[in-house]
Amino acid sequence: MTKKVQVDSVAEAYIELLAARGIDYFFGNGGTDFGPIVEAYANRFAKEEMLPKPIPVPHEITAVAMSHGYTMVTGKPQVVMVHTLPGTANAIGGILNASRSNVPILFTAGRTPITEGELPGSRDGGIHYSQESFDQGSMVREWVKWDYELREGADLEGVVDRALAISQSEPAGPVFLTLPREVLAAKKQDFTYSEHPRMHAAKDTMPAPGLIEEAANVLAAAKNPILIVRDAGRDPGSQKPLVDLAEIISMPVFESASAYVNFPQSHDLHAGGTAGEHIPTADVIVVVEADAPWVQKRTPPSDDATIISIAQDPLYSKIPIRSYRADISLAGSPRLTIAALVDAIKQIGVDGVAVQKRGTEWAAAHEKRIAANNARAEAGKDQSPINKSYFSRELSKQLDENSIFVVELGADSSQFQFDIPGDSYSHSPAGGLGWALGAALGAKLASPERTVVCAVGDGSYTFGVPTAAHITSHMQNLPVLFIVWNNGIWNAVKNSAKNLNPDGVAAKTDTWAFTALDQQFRYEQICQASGGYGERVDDPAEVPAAIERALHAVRVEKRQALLNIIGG
Ligand SMILES: Cc1ncc(C[n+]2csc(CCOP(=O)(O)OP(=O)(O)O)c2C)c(N)n1
Repeated sequence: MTKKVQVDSVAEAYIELLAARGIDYFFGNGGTDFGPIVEAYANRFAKEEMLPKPIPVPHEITAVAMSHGYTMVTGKPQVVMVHTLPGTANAIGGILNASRSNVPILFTAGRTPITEGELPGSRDGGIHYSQESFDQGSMVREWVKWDYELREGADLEGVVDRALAISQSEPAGPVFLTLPREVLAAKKQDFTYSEHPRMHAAKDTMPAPGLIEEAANVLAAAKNPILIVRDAGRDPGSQKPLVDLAEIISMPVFESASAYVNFPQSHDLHAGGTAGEHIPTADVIVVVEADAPWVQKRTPPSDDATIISIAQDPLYSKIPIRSYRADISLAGSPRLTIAALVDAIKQIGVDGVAVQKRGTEWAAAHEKRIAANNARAEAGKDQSPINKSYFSRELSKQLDENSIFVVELGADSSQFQFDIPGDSYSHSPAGGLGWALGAALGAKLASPERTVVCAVGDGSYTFGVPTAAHITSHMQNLPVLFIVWNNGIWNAVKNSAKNLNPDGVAAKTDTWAFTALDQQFRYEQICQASGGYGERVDDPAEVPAAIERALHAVRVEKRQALLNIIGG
């Protein structure tokens, strides 16, 4: 079925098509390239066509992170448009994060006008010369799955449908489309398009049955299997089969620096973060969507162990060097692969007594670890500056089933127990700092009825272009609680320098160049400047009440809030 609509330009046809393809939001940060888009929106609003809703975002890092955050919650890709070369340059950190997180985004940029003549949209300013590049796509080509310049309005539908389908095909990721001003500004009277996309994403694929059987045999016979997962939770449906697999052979699950709730963290078989010391003794290691499951030079697996790699791309072909063994590679949807493994193991059967014994041992280890985490928080309760474990435990107590927690170095993750997919998210393996503020706003846009709490390090906060985030929170009515863990330092940088030279001069003299921040900085006032609630907290006894006050601001007063926690 085709649909015909009246339009004024290719730009208007483009926005009509995006709406028809289910795009909810158009995150934009414009410049001289946006003229046709601005005009097209005015035309559509006059016809009461409101979608995709335009969200002006005053920095590209925030715009891309918002799109990322919206998609991680909903699974639906959105559109970001930035300004020609400078906008693309500013956005790249976010695109790198989305790329390594396999988050689909239709990332677009204006392309400075190509022509110098009389065409609508052709060059009319000096900026159009200096903002031209020979190959704009080359700026992001390594971080997108496909890039193209829209050459002609006639190609619009095929190009957009293909961009969206490629972006969502697994492994998913951003695509890049440049939009020259003359092409967007070209006059058009009507636009006829197919009501259904011309093509659909390739996903929900599975390994061949023979490979499933081979892996199932190995798992059924395993004496000491462990599983390491990082990002399977990108597909919330993968949790149930993962639990079934862990339970059927009593296999502990380690969540290595994970960005999602992959596995219920209160489950007896949840074994914590890094698998470290357990790697060398395991006879079977299952790696699920984890690009760096252990540190090869510290805790390599035994030569006799069988490594099963389950992922959309189990050899992580986008990473130039990565020599982790993969004895059985199971490419495809982890949700389907793992469910098939469970069925196959059921057919084969397991040693029930051994499985039960293993389960009891791992449950005891789980309990011991939780008790140690609690003890750590308790021991820190009166410390000043405020202790991170204590603070995190207090925060965790005040999150409820209606909360979404977004974290980027701002909390001690061992103090939280998230069980349900979608309750917590963390940053991309690419580690491009500055992700969380925008991602939290995107999560709030996706779930307006939920309380979104975003905990960031003071370094991460600054990388997140806070003014842009607070302005957007205010303008779009997205009340988020921002928590800045203000330790006055880039601790990660200091720690990595210390690990590299534990007996070096820096360690001996306690001299850490390039790591200091200003702990006196009044982060809360940046939020107040946008009408938000802001509070500096340096007394550990005040922590519970301060969290309550900030949550009240967000939940009841419906305004953003920021707690500046003076931590150590
Ligand atoms: C865009 C970007 N620049 C630099 C880095 C390197 N880096 C990694 S962690 C870190 C410090 C983060 O500081 P903060 O958020 O305060 O957390 P802390 O280290 O104190 O735990 C930096 C600068 C990075 N990952 N991304």
